[in-house]
Amino acid sequence: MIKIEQAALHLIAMPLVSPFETSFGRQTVRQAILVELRTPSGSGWGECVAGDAPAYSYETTDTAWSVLSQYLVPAVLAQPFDSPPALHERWAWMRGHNMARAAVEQAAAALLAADADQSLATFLGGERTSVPVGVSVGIQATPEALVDTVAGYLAQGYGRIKLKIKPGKDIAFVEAVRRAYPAVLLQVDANSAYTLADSERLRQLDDFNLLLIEQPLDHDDIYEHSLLQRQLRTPICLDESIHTLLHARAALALSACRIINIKVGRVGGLIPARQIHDLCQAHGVPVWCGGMLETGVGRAANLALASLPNFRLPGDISASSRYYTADIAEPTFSLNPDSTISVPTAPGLGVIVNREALLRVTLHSATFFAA
Ligand code: NPQ
Ligand code: MG
Repeated sequence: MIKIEQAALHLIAMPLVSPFETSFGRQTVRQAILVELRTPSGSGWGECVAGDAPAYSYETTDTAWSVLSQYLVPAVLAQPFDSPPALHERWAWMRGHNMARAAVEQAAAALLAADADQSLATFLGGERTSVPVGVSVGIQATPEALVDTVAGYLAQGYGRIKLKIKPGKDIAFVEAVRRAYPAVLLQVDANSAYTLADSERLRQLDDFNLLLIEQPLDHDDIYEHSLLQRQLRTPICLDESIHTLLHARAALALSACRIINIKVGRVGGLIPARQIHDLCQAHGVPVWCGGMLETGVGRAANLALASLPNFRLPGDISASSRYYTADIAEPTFSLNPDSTISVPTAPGLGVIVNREALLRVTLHSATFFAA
């Protein structure tokens, strides 16, 4: 049993090393909320990946702060718990706000793992000691600029490239990268920028030997992806559309995709993420770990999750330096020569939050006490 004596929320703003542009906008600063659960033996940390604006998802740092402080933190402070599922039961009545839930669950899981003297990866049943990773490359002004940017990441050792695309910033851009690098593992992510009326255009992507096309159609649609998948040779991978185990089941039943991107925040925690992983594994459908420009806290949790066996494609888990010059957790993550990142082995999350570094990026904090 673990009893939380205090909890703290930290709203942070981290400057990105370079602007990150997707079909829904351009980001220069990453806001996030860190959840800290305090016990006499130390703190457990979780990261809420909601952004400052409701673009990728309806959740924002404001909605998450509200739900965390009014419902989730009080639930975790109310009484001791002995497992993540026991916590999930306390907020099972709640609709949505998966990113807020996930942050608390992650912090609790880190504490439970540390209490069991296990790494978070081992606690979750993970097997790998390092995880294949790739880099997600934002939309660039021209195909030439994109090829240059990709060249830089390849030189750093990334073995898998994901290109963000949108209508008009797609075929010529993907073609240029494929021509420059005929053998690189390549995939694209549209973040819902297309409709079924674009299927002719999307079919042209079949020529570039892509690993997958991520979330081409509407963020909350599964059915139309099933219609599109029938017209494409390239596997569709769903991201934004999958928030629950039931969504994953529907997507598999409809053959709406052949691959699923799992993000801890989007699906409400590590345990729901593992359930979707297990379901896909039983159906022979590979999954991979998505990324949300996490700090070292969320990155460590992603690595633990991605050590599970059915994470069979490289994750969007780049080195810390791809996004931040000064991360708030130590050690930071670096790329191994084989385009993997090592899974933390220390008990719990495996990274330590640097308080001074945290304070430098903190906009606002609040502390909560058990009754
Ligand atoms: C994706 N991530 O796979 C997301 C999208 C994304 C690494 O491509 C602020 C908040 C900025 C959420 C940028 C990657 C974001 C964000 C991109 C989500 O679709
Ligand atoms: Mg995506």
